[in-house]
Amino acid sequence: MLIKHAKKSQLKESQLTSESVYKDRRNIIKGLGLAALSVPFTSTASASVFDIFSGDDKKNDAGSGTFVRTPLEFTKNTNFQSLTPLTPEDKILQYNNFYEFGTGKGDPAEYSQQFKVDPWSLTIDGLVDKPQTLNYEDLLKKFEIEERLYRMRCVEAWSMNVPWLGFTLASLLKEAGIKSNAKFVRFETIYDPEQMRGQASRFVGGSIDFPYVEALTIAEAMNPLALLSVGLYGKTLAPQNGAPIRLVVPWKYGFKSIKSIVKITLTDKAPVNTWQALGPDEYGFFANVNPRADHPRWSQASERFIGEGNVFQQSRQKTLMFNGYEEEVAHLYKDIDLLRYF
Ligand SMILES: Nc1nc2c(c(=O)[nH]1)N[C@H]1C(S)=C(S)[C@@H](COP(=O)(O)O)O[C@H]1N2
Ligand SMILES: [Mo]
Repeated sequence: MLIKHAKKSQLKESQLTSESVYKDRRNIIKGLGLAALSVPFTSTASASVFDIFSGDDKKNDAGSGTFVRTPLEFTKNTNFQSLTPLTPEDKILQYNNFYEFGTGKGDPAEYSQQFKVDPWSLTIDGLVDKPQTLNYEDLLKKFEIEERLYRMRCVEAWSMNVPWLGFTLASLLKEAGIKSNAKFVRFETIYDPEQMRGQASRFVGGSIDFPYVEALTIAEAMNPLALLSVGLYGKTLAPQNGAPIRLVVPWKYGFKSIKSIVKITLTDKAPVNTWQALGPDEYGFFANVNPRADHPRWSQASERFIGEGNVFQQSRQKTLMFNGYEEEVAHLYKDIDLLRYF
């Protein structure tokens, strides 16, 4: 994180403690000890990233070396259009979690602009009738792209409202044909240490064993809310948001929404997702947003909504069960103890 670059006067001691250290997910990493805590103070920030943290709202200026996003054609899905306010585009582009590029919130934007999304190949395999590999063109052309405004709630107790572009995961799975013995859908992020500095160094990448892995049950994956996103704010995704294709599962904590996917595998065995492997007492398989199930080290009852202005000085709002999508997904968990299966 970029604490040393923010004007100290703008950050209260309590904010530094609660937001930057207390909720630091890297604290679970045993053996790193104080070394992990020293990371924030050694990273450097670019000017644009600094602006975001100090609250000077600016358009995402495509300076030299900045990844170019292209406009996409899409229809608005009228069922998901009513979220106000939206998180400003520059915040969505510069306040990120993408440990492949570093653990600081500004690292993904700073270190991913040369990331190559074309050529790309996404393989769908395992327990499907028609295993297949899609290239970059296929990803953008094959499906009807729609816009959906979704809430996004990170397990670290901050949130955004994002206008995503994408298509349902269900439409892709239906096309591949789900075999009757499939129980889970496993997703894998690209592994490319030459392009991803966090994969080249365990220290930079927060001790994650890459590639990053996530998974859903078949019923979760077929829920109409589960989206494969190829863009936001009318354009293709930036690398820091998971270009060219990432998952968006709005009723679950953000870490389920895996970025830059290269492989989708249907399986009959429960996959172990990355954050569960890293800290099984703190992060589970389901990771449903639940204001009554506190994280062992902080409350999940409320969240810092990221809107206009300084990202550390945002108003808090109550966290909603299933992040506000209870009507759509509560039936999936009616027989499950959500405090045990967190
Ligand atoms: N491959 C990969 N996917 C990832 C992550 C990551 O570190 N690596 N971080 C997750 C977390 S914790 C969050 S909150 C969201 C953030 O998405 P955004 O930066 O586009 O808002 O991405 C998720 N997907
Ligand atoms: Mo997150």
